[in-house]
Amino acid sequence: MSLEQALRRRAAELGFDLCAITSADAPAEAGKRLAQWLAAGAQGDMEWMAETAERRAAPRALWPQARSVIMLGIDYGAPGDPLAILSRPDRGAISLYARRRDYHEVIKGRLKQLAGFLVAQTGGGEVKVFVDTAPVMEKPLAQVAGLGWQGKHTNLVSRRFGSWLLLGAIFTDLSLTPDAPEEDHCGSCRACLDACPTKAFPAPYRLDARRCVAYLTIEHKGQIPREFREAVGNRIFGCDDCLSVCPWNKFAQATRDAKLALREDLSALPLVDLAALDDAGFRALFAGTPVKRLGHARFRRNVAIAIGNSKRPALAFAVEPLLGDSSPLARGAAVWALARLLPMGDFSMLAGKALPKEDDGSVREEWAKETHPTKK
Ligand code: B12
Ligand code: SF4
Ligand code: SF4
Repeated sequence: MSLEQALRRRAAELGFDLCAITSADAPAEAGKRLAQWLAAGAQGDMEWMAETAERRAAPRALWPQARSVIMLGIDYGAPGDPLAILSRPDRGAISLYARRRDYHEVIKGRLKQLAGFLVAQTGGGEVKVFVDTAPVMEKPLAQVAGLGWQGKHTNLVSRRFGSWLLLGAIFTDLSLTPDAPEEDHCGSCRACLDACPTKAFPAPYRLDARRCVAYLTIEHKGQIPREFREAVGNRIFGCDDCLSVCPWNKFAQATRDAKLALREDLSALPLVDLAALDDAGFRALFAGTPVKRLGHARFRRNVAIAIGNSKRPALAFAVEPLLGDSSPLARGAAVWALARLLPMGDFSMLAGKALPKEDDGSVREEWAKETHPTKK
């Protein structure tokens, strides 16, 4: 058995669904397209994307000794329609990847084991493992290794697992035999582009992160811009719309990975309960999941926006206490939500009580926009 075959077999034993090899040459065009993306400001406030651009553009810019890259994929598909939750406006929609243990932890441990196996087999050599933990362009590398192709929604699509793959990488100074790249199988389809609630694709294969609900609810540190709030709907952490509509998902399989088993208790949590969580309750509920890394303040911001979108005046009571919250993000979002749920008279009464005590400029602005709607 060749080293490459042994590696693939060990990867499968460790729970990786896909494993393929490419050289450490930079994928053609990737660096140039990254530079164009950054020049357009599409990264928003993810400053780390710009700060690391040079190293991110090419594996050898990150680690000059790299000769080969082993790309790994793990299926995180689930039974049922991930978008069904969007028609339950009193519930919080958490994207599929986040309703389980944090994949960074699960994949990193396995990457280390696989890298250890490689070193043991060859009696030496250096290895480095990455799962979204360093400036590596994982998707273009996965495409040249043959794991799948970058679809028009920009994520990697696999003929075997559809859009539901999480990625990891091992860099090595060994020269391994590379696999063949995968070709684009999107054809004339544009389902993902049309499904996007915020029109975040300026063109096929290009995403403006500043408009993406995943960015707005997970990465963005400030208030969610007004123009996107309604489109966010009840999505409180990430978004699966463009991934879910991909026709290649018909080949997808529910993950059999016990460590990535879905937490059913997170699938349709009442927004009212989420708004009432204190910091300890938030940490306990989301322990070990990617949601915990969001932090409680941004979580309260997202929950308030979702309640504002619920069109259920009866939920206003859950958001009202957030007007006195310690976080301006939560207070500002609560103002917006209550303006949508309460009759003008009731809202004005709240404004009369809360506004004189409000010392944060951004929250005062939210009040001003809602009490004088012409200023919107
Ligand atoms: C930054 C980031 C984000 C940002 C920006 C996303 C983006 N598309 O760039 C935000 C916060 C929005 C985000 C969201 C999500 N993310 Co994210 N994210 C990343 C991260 C850290 C870097 C991605 C990156 O380099 N972006 C920069 C742009 C320039 O790169 P790119 O998307 O590859 O851009 C290519 C295309 O634009 C293409 N291109 C441009 N023009 C043209 C023209 C033509 C003709 C062609 C063919 C191509 C083309 O070339 C570029 C270079 O290859 C990676 C992890 C990593 N280290 O790679 C995870 C990663 C991409 N994310 C992941 C996931 C799961 C998600 C979400 C699904 C989470 C969710 N459910 O909410 C969403 C999906 C949103 C989407 N449609 O992309 C997975 C994707 C797995 C997969 N199957 O691809 C990754 C790989 C993490 C992981 N280790 O598994 N993410
Ligand atoms: S994740 Fe949602 S908001 Fe982001 S591009 Fe896809 S459909 Fe649009
Ligand atoms: S939905 Fe269609 S266009 Fe989008 S990634 Fe899937 S096949 Fe490609």
